[in-house]
Amino acid sequence: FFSGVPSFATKMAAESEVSFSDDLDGSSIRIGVLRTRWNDVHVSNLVEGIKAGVRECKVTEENLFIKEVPGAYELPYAAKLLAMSGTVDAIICCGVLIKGDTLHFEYISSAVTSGIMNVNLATMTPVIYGVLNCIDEDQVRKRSSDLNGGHNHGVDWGKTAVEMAILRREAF
Ligand code: DLZ
Repeated sequence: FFSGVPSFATKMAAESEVSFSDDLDGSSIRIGVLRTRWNDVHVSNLVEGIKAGVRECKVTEENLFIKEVPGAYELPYAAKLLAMSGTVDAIICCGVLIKGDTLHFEYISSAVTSGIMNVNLATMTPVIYGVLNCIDEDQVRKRSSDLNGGHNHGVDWGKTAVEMAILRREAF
């Protein structure tokens, strides 16, 4: 199944940016997006990027499900519920954590990161890590918008979700 796939090391040597297959056919793939209300403007930009990314992979409007949760800490729980519902082929958890003056950021960031990985492995549904962990809003802007030389990472997360959903279908 994995024959012919270039190794991670080979790809990293060839390029520092992530690249995606041009011919991902997501026309029958259902994607669930869980997005936070915290940092709404930035997260909304990222969701627009996700929409553009999945659209490029031929995911249809009716196969894209978007649901809000309060904050990043709620993402793993909502992802597990959604994965267990069996209604989507891949999930994108989308949020933005911005460092404040206390240790809150470190605790939430770490809990959300391992929580999302746990949902991946516990449910065998691909759950994409669409969470920015940034020191300030400037860092967020550069990663959530294509303006001023930035790059909207939501586009990459959308394509990653489609690729992983196809991988799961082909592998099992
Ligand atoms: C409380 C909190 C803080 C301080 N900062 C953020 C943030 O930058 N991004 C985010 O998504 N959520 C934040 N939250 C809310 C928590 O994620 C969570 O919603 C609450 O602690 C309730 O569980």
